[in-house]
Amino acid sequence: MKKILIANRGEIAIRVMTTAHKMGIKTVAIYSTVDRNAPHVKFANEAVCIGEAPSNQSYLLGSKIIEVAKQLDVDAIHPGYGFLSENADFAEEVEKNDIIFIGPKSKAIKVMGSKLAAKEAVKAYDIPMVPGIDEAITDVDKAKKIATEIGFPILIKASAGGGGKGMRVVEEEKDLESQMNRAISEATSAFGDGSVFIEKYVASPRHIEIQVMADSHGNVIHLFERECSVQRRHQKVVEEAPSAVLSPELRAKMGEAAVKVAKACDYLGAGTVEFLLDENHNFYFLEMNTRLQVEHPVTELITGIDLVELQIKVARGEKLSVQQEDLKIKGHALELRIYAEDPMNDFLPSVGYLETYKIPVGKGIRVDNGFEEGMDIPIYYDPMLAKLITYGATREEAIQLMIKAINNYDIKGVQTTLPFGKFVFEHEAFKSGNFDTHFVKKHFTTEIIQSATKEEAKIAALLAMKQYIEDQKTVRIPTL
Ligand code: MV4
Repeated sequence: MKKILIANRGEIAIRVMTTAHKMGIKTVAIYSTVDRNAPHVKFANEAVCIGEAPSNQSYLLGSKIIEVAKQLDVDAIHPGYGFLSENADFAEEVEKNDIIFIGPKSKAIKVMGSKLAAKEAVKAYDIPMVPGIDEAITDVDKAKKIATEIGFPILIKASAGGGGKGMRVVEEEKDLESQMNRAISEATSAFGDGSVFIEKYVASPRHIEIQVMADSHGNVIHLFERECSVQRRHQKVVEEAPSAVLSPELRAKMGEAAVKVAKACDYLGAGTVEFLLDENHNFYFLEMNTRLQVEHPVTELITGIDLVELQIKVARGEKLSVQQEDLKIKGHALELRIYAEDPMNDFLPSVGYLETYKIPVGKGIRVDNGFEEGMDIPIYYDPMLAKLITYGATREEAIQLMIKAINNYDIKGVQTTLPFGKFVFEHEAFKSGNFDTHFVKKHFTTEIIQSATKEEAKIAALLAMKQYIEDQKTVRIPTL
């Protein structure tokens, strides 16, 4: 593998290129017209403009991207996350053109893209699943019967959904019919597939996911868990590894289950198996993400493993060089996603001109970044600017480093999730490790960060006043 094309932009494109360069592999960037001066374009060895700003005219143009790859003699395509990363047809098309897709085979992508097909695939592997049905349901009477059996509240999910899209909680039988009809019509219009199914609603779960890696020789390992319970409206904001609540026994059990899920779909490359963990520490398989995830760095820090390097190696057909027994968790890592969003204004995108952009540096601080000072943030794409990651010997140390790093991150021109992150890391519930997926809903109000910001403004004003008074005291030589 001499040259790879990265079918993505922003921090993840740069992240992948960094490892490629380290391995002596040349890189090709693709970009849209608004991204012509973007850092990922400068970072690559070669770069090709593939279209206009909207993603469906650029970063989502699979055939065009493959055409560019062939013209430039590219050996492999890395899709990053988002865009074409979980598009089974794209993966297949890449392979058909004798280019390596750095990721699983299209069949695994397809199976895991459908929640019902995923349940079907893992059925024979003894994986714990939330009580419910594993087939599409349209008959309301049948749904009522099943719901009564498993007990309310229940959750209606869309088979083609994922990441929380198309879910509806039903508290009582009288609401079932209307909610089901709504879920079906919503799923039909959103995904072109109206299949829905029913599960017991787990009221206060933690979201724990396991990183897996598989080679083409039948070896699958897991690289422990990431805790991703701090999210708002299914958008993750803070992630960490390891989780503050898993015992070594539970970790081993969940790891084994994740490996079985990967084996069930003949997996290749990096993947993530999502679980819910209830208050009694029962875990249930939810879904598998067939890509490198945004939050992969926390796993890299606690294992000392470069996941992109492993992805490239197994894509080249190499055997996994690490075995399960070799892996050990060392230290604790935290990640905060820095979005150009306004936490004071319902997290609305706050795109614009990056007037000041200074990144914190230091031991135990890693910033995976895709932006630079003086840039306009395009409105066309995900507004994530960077990921701030800290690593310490203990969770407490990683938290303290994170708070310091947030204070030293200087962004002016747009609003960001930095103050929101500070609120999370300073919160008692987070510090104690005692939180679930309702953390943000339960604890966050705009007033909290508003008063924190006001307090900071007050301190700044007082310091300025003090300096002014000091300046007034200095002896002045009268001008002659
Ligand atoms: C659930 C659940 C409770 N019970 N399933 C949301 C994302 C998608 N992957 C599945 N999700 C959930 N499925 C049952 N049976 C609660 C959630 C859920 C959730 C899961 C992970 C992270 C954040 C979440 C926030 C709300 C609900």
